[in-house]
Amino acid sequence: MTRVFSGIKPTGPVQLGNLLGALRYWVTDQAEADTIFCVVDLHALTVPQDPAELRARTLELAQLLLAIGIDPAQSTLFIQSHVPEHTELSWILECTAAFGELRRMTQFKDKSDNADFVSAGLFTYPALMAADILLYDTDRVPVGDDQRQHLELSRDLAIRFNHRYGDTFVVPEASIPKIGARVMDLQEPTRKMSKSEDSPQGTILVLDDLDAVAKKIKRAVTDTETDVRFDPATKPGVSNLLSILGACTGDDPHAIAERFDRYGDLKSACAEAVVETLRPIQQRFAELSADPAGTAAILATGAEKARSLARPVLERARANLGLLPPA
Ligand code: AQP
Repeated sequence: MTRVFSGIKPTGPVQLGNLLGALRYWVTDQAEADTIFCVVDLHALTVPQDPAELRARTLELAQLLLAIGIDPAQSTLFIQSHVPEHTELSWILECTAAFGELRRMTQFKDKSDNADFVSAGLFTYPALMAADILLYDTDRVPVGDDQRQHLELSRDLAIRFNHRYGDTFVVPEASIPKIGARVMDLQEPTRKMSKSEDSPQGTILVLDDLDAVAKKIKRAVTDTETDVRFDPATKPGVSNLLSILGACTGDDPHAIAERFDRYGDLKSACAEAVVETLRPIQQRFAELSADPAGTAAILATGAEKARSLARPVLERARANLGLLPPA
């Protein structure tokens, strides 16, 4: 059975891009693959975090994943820091990665530009991400388009390690959706929507009040033309709304564009589709938040299962590297 792995950082409240670009595919993958999903809390540490907030967000994110439809009977769901094998393999992969290739990562450039403090972890974190993936003999990784470069690096590290030390890691494939892979900020549609960006009117949070969601979409930046056309290069705002609507309904953005003559109608249809996508998630989340102990128990079982899968892969890497085993 195909092994699927993916993760999400608790760096802020989950936004629509996370849902449409990645999380909804996690749910559909469950039916046909052996799925492992992880709240990658160690990745959040690459930028300063408030401890109480990080703890609360990590639990909330796990509850949200369950609310979206991650089923613990079908998937292994756990918190990254509960499985210490991730950090050990990360060190091994940091020593496999070249300084120059980490320096080329565009996310590092984006996040370090103008930052007051740039941690060494922000620079090396793609190696931790590679460890997350390679530790589970992963065949396929469902991610949004912004993670394409990191996935490519994970593949390169697996291939390089296998070449140097013999067959150790499965070389993973990225799976990036055709529609919704890069949801853009509603106010600045040339920049991707992000959970840690300070753009409240441009970002739709999965747990936003539903009236506020509709208002944000109706106030989305478009352009001074009037024709509805899917053309991200010249019409980024309108194309973003078409992509969002397409991701919610399963229709092609070009075909959707033909159904509308006016931006106002497109915005209303998009707002309705997003609200109806979010409504059942919010209802289920409200039920789950009343039972934090239930989620904690699911995460404990998940971590135990994840460790049992990760240990043999790490042992394989240690042995092939030539690390002396303990007596
Ligand atoms: N705007 C987006 N459109 C489509 N997919 C997106 N993803 C993120 N933003 C968009 C996908 O969501 C998954 C989880 O993301 P992550 O938590 O690992 O971190 P990220 O990619 O850096 O997402 P954010 O929201 O932008 O977080 P911050 O602001 O903390 O950096 C990934 O599969 C990602 O591709």
